[in-house]
Amino acid sequence: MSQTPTPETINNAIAAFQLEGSPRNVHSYGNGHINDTFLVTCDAAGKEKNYILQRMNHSIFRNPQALMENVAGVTSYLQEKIRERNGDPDRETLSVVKTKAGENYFVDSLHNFWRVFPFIENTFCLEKVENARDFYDCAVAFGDFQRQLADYPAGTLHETIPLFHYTPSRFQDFKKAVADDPLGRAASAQPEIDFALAREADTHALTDLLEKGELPLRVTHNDTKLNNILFDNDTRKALCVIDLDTVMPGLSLYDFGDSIRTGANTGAEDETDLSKIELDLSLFETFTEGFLTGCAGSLTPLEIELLPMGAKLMTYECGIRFLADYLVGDVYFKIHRERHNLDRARTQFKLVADMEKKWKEMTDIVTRAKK
Ligand code: ADP
Ligand code: GN1
Ligand code: MG
Repeated sequence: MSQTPTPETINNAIAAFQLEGSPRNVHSYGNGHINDTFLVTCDAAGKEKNYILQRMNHSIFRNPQALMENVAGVTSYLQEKIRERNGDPDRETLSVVKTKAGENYFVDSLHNFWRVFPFIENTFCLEKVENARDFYDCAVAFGDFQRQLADYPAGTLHETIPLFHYTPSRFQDFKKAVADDPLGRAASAQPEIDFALAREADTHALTDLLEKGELPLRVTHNDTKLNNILFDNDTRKALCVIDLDTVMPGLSLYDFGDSIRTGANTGAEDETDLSKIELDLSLFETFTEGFLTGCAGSLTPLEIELLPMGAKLMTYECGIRFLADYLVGDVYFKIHRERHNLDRARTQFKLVADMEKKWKEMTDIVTRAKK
């Protein structure tokens, strides 16, 4: 995929969609690592109307058409559920804006894939937890998201990234990156490589149980970072789960774990001062309680027991993904400075090490929350 799209390419994409009013202003938006996101402001008879325009990363999502089928299917399904409970379907989930040709996405002459969502107004998203209440709400929202999709026809969902959270295959990719070492970077990351290699046995912990049928496959979000939730400005409640690109069959533990990785970390994902990185046990407890409330009794005893493992494994997996990407030349995650992916890997491994130290407290918290 080409680097940043030119203004002409962006304007050409905007013109393909059924927007209210005429586009007046476009600028880059958000902090996602994958897609190129823009805020488009239109003038609709003197009123402002905002949209999110995204160039989907089709090097990563190899079948954008299938991806948009998933997003359109899941959002219409959620809209129906929201209507049934007299909620606001325009604010509590995303909706897909059609192109003038009536499609869910637009392909331009450069083979860029574009989509548009109405901008959900009067919301904010958090890069870091500011208070426990927000994190609790976030946990309820992600738990509830999973619960609401429990009867979604999972067979109709396309696998947008094969083996996305299949940690053993992530580990193989990581080992290959170390062995190939195409840029000679491995020498600068030896302690991190050793840390990751030493934990190979863990990589199978969840997938073995899934394969044995002891953990249920559910429809999960699979990318439950804190900044994939919009909060309402007025009520400060978690309003809308966004970034639905990886909604696929998965384990509840993936969704739990990825939120802990991002929200219960005392530092930022790319913090360079590792002394700032720790697992905040109190936030771990808050999220556990909120998630169990959101899942409303739908988790099995084994899923609950494995919540700490979900947290550790998602953090570890993200660490080996960042590290492998550093080794192969930063081809997957957007970077904003040299060694950015190495810095990210280091925070993840520091967090894993801290979880290992706090394992007993984590399991005690889960046992308490279960009751
Ligand atoms: P990525 O896959 O790159 O993470 P996201 O879909 O998460 O992309 O979007 C990036 C950011 O854009 C989000 O973190 C959020 O701040 C903002 N955003 C995305 N969709 C909307 C929307 N419909 N309304 C308001 N903000 C949005
Ligand atoms: C990516 O798209 P974004 O920024 O929400 C990635 C996640 C990683 C995360 C790490 C499709 O999420 O899997 O956990 O970065 N998404 C994809 O911050 O690979
Ligand atoms: Mg995102």
